[in-house]
Amino acid sequence: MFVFVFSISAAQSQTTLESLQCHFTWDLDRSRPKLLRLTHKMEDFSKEKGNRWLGHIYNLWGFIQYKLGLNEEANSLFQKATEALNKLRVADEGPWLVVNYGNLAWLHHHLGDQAESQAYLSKVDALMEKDPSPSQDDLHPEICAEKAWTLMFFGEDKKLVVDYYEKAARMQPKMVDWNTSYVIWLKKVKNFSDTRLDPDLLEKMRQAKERDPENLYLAALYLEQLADKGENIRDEVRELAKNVSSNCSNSGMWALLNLYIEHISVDEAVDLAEKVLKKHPDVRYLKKFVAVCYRWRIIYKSSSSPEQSMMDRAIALHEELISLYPHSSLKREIDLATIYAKSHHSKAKAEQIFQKLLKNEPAEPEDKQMLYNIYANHLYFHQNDSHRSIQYHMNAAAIPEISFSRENSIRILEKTKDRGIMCREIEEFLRNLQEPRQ
Ligand SMILES: *[C@@H]1O[C@H](CO)[C@@H](O)[C@H](O)[C@H]1NC(C)=O
Ligand SMILES: *[C@@H]1O[C@H](CO)[C@@H](O)[C@H](O)[C@H]1NC(C)=O
Ligand SMILES: *[C@@H]1O[C@H](CO)[C@@H](O)[C@H](O)[C@H]1NC(C)=O
Ligand SMILES: *[C@@H]1O[C@H](CO)[C@@H](O)[C@H](O)[C@H]1NC(C)=O
Ligand SMILES: CC(=O)N[C@H]1CO[C@H](CO)[C@@H](O)[C@@H]1O
Repeated sequence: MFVFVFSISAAQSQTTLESLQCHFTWDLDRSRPKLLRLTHKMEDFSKEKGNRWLGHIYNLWGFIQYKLGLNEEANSLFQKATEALNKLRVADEGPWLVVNYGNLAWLHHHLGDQAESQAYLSKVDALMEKDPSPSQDDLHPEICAEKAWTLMFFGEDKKLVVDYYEKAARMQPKMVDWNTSYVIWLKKVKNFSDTRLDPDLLEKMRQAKERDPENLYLAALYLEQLADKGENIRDEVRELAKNVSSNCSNSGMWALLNLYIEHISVDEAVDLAEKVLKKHPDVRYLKKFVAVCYRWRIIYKSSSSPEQSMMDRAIALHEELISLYPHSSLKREIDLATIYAKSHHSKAKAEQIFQKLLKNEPAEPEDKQMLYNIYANHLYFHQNDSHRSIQYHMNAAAIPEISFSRENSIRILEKTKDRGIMCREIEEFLRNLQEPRQ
């Protein structure tokens, strides 16, 4: 009897949509504005020269487009993922395609094309038969690695990212990228929970660096870890920057600029960012980094007021970024306003931008919270208007959606209350605050 049942299901398909390992079954959820901003990230990654995660990038990007209701785009990106995965692995088919075929099976199912969906299910069956999982309850290392890579952008439990990378690296030690990513995320998770030095982590990072000397991100994080140990890393940071023109990956470049800002100077960070952008004038994310460095310089280094030429450059870059990154234009416009607010003769311009943004109120709750929170700080620091500032912090906190801006506004309200300003109003407001949605 058992054998009979088995042979029937084997003749059709052992795999069901629900049992597939792919983005559609991994419980990936993000708000619409976050998804839109992630598409910027995927696009930037996809344009990095020689990015070895290209297949995963297209897979996730396609899934995001599906979530945004763009099925045609999703399909075309999943096809690009197939192509990229095959190219990278120099073979026709293998377990690295399981997630991709799973995504295609789900997409066609949602599009109502059940035959095509079944065809992809059968392809997954064939792959699993050719390359069975290493053990009954372990996933293929390829699937572990792709899941780890995907969870970097989704999910709150970042320890899972470490676990999946570790599993992948352990099962296939030859894949240097997996070992590198494992160590990088070990460092990142460590950072969230405990910033003290872990001698074992430092040694792991050193070994990983030896195996993967071209990874700028890893090299930068290693120096950060050395700095945590109390070492002076200035010379090494400058040394690392010498090579950066050819290896300016998105995360690597950003980590290096952060080292400059923290351990050398914001001015040198600006110079370095400008130098690299000059070599790659069309790389969008490099423009963003230059802009962020200028903004940092203008807003946080107020001991010497910025020269007009620096203000002009920062403003021009921010204006360009508004169109280069349309889904984060709100953030860029707010940044632009905060830059204007720092210059004596353009304060009115800052207020003008804020008023325009407040009038065309953003649709998404977390965007509203961000705008109210930053405007509240602007009112306090640049307009000396505590009362209206408190009102806008309340507006941000009143929206029941978990976000950094809401947390920040609540913290400021509590502090303000403790300082004896508008205590009764704030106390009553905080008491009646609605629990945020998860
Ligand atoms: C990563 O590589 C190092 C060798 O450089 C090895 O000792 C370690 O076990 C590897 N990690 C994993 C998770 O495979
Ligand atoms: C770790 O924390 C430091 C200080 O808070 C921060 O500058 C750095 O960017 C963090 N590193 C990572 C990998 O998140
Ligand atoms: C810079 O690149 C050269 C070879 O291209 C390499 O030997 C050297 O170790 C690199 N420097 C750093 C700090 O990574
Ligand atoms: C800020 O406003 C308060 C009154 O609300 C006033 O006493 C104070 O002098 C003002 N400070 C500045 C720097 O304008
Ligand atoms: C610092 C660094 O990673 N440099 C590397 C940049 O990329 C070239 C070739 O891809 C390597 O030779 C360098 O070592």
